[in-house]
Amino acid sequence: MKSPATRRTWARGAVGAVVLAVAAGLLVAVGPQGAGAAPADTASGHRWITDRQGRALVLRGLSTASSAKQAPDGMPWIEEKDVVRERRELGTNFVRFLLQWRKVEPSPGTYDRTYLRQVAERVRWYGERGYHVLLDMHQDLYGPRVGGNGAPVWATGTDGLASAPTDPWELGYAEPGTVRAFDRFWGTVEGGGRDLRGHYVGALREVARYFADDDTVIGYDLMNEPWGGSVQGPAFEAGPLARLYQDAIDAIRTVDRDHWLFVEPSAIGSNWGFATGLPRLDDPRADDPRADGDGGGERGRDGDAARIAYAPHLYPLPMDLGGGYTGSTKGQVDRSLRAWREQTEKTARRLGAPVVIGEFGLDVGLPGAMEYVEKVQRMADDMGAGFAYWSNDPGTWAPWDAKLRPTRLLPVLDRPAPLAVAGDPIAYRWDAERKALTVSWRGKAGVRGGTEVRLPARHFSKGGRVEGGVRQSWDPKSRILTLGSGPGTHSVRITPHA
Ligand code: 9MR
Repeated sequence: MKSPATRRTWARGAVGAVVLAVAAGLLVAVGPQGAGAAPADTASGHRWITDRQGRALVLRGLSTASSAKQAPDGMPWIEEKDVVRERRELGTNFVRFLLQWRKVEPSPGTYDRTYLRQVAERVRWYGERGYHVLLDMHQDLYGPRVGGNGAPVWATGTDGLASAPTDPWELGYAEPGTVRAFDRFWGTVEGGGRDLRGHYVGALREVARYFADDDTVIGYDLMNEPWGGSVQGPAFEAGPLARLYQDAIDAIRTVDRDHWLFVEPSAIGSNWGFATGLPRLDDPRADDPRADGDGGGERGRDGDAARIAYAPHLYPLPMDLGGGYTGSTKGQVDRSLRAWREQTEKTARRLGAPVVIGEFGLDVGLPGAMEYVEKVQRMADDMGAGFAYWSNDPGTWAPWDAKLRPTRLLPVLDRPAPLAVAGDPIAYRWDAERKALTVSWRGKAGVRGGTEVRLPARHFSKGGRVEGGVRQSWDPKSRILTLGSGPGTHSVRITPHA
């Protein structure tokens, strides 16, 4: 049963999304891409984010946390014990950690090291439990001066235009003061003033300088859900957005040679499965003769040493428009998912980038919500994509409620999966009906360590039975089974011990 509150949210979401779509002009500018032929269900065929042992990482986790947006100190709600619980209850290995520009650079050119230290402390909490942390320069609706979060007040130019609070919040992207703040940031309106994008790039470089040697950090998400203000569609993504990304990548590489740089498309449209105009970006690392490659491409412009990852968000339009994953909406959501996958894979190929679903999520009380989450996880596995579910804030979208008791989402996210694969993954899949996890990969020279799979207690209470592979070790506490690797192709099937 949906609660009255849920129903209200749906209705508001419907109005918001339609108005926003029309405001953005995207339906006209880009148009939905047909579902076309379904891509092959295999995790192979693209580049992988690797750990220090050269193993392909299957990143699975949550964003931490929406609460950081409003917090005066910019810190998420979590304490160290919450990280311990997250690891124990979900066995995740990834977290997308929200940063706020307003906290990094509280006044022009001044960087707050106390804030960065507090972030580093939390990164350590995760690192000590085996997590990889993606530092996400987050914004919604530009910044607090215009009703959002992210940008400092000093970096918010409205030229006297106002922004009123909206419901749903996404509608605020069309408020005049917010549009102008973005236009001032991108430098797409007449008039002088500070070089705001230069400051933003400087703030990112400062974050990277601070975390350059931190092995827990996997990379930086250069901007959450970019919005073009009055410039939209490919004109925005191939123009001001691509220029900002390139400048940020170049600046970060002057202080940090190795961490991954995650880029997002303009959110409205891409989140639903529409095409993105984001062009290929250059990573100076690819031209650095000292940089390690992954053997997945040629050096130079197509360099296998480039470390740019693609991190689009996934919020299918039919759900934004008020549906759950049920009835006639289900078929529409499925079509949206197919279009999203097709577009994402196309863009990832253009960028030469591995894919991480930077966000997906929904109110877990919506009809069919759990089937949807299961379906997205399966899609991520088939694509060989990582994901960060939105979000870990206790409440109706999370695996835990306000009292930190498990919601119905928790058992769905607590799913058997490989975490690190010692070579090139070919495919991996959890078959819930047969209770079998299959993982196949090609061993690769230079990769150290075994393939690690996590077998949650709810499915593997007595551990796993391994067929077709060599068991190296089993840690009942972390529930991680390590499988031997070596040259050649490996194909392993793991079922619960009787
Ligand atoms: O879930 C978040 C909601 O509580 C906030 O009011 C809103 C505005 O800050 O942001 C929501 O989180 C969004 C995230 O920041 C960006 N992607 C979509 C998320 C869900 O709407």
